[in-house]
Amino acid sequence: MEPGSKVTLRWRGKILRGVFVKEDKGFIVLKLSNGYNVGIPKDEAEILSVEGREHIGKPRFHYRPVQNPDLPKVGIAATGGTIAARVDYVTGAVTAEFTVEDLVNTFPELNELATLVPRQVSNIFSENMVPSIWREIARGVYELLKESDGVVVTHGTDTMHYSTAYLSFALSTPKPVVFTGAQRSSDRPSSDAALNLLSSVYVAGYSPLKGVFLSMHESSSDGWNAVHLGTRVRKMHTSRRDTFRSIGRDPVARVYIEARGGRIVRKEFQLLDPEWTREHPLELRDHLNENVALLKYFPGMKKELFERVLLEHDGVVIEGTGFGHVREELIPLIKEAVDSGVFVGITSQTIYGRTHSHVYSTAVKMEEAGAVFLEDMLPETAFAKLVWVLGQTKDLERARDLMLTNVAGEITERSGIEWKL
Ligand code: DAS
Repeated sequence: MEPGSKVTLRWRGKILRGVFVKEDKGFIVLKLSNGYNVGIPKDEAEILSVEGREHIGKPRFHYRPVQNPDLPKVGIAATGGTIAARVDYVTGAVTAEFTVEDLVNTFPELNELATLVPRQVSNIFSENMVPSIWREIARGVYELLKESDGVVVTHGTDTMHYSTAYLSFALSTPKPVVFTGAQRSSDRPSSDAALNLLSSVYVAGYSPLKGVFLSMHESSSDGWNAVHLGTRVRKMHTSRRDTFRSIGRDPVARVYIEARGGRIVRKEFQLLDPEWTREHPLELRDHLNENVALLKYFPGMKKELFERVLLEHDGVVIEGTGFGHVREELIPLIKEAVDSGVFVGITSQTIYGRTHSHVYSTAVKMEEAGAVFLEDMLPETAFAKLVWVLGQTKDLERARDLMLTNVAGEITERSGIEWKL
């Protein structure tokens, strides 16, 4: 059997269908249609059929984006991720592969929606993202915004919400910037890549939204995509296609695109929060300080570890417990760090709800030591914002004012106790 062959086999009375990846230590490794790999003991498997190789490699369509003056222009800034990847049947792993042109060539329906202006910013899985590439993305999107009606950023899902947060601060935009990705690569039957890309291009080209957003599946099945605010969204599941959830607020919009036989048969946009259609100037404010840390406190954290992280950085966001607490014996180290000019911000590892500096004595002492409680800002958003703030000032008072100023909806006026997990 060749890697990539479509195999049907019987094992312990069950019929399994998948793509042959490899033989490994007496096991047949198959990639199932849900994207997972399974290993079947070769001596227990009854091969029922082996068909030709699964389509792998470059996309099946080869067409160049047409310049259609009647359609909106949408920039596509590509950074990598599963949406631009395919399965490598030798290893069974997903490998970053497609260029932005390949991506555009994969879905001809895009030509019905917009004239696309592609730009390759990077081609990496987003676990490899670093803040200096956030700035490259911001600069690339800014250039595209000058010549288009909106921009889509294709990105890995693991750290997409960090990137949307940073661009929410580094860019002021009178047009939509929509990040999207995929949980399943486009050469998989269950891929969400097509729907996510088509939906995002539609939002970027046609919607009245202004700002930085993230659009992925609203539920695990195809249909509506949610449009989340870039500073209040988080990846909440390792594999579900509706992994991204708005936290502490509702999505700003939802979009429905349906394509059949290479044609778009339905497109709908529902605005849910008109706040995000307000005018903004186009401005690039790509301040950046990479010497910032995000530290999750855990019971028993060693004083030496806590001290090293605080003293080795210009700023640290701490994900504290409950209202934002750390162990009392660590509080003097906060004072030592702040006195030496380090910004210490406090968020909560509960993810939902607001930090409070006056409910428990622990937090009162932390605030007296100079820690800044960052309201209900998400930890990842606060980290991206501190990278941006300390790129423009090292003055702790100024940094505090900027961190507590609501720039892009990162702080909600009040945290309701309602929540939709
Ligand atoms: N590794 C993941 C990433 O690039 C793949 C993905 O979901 O896009 O974030």
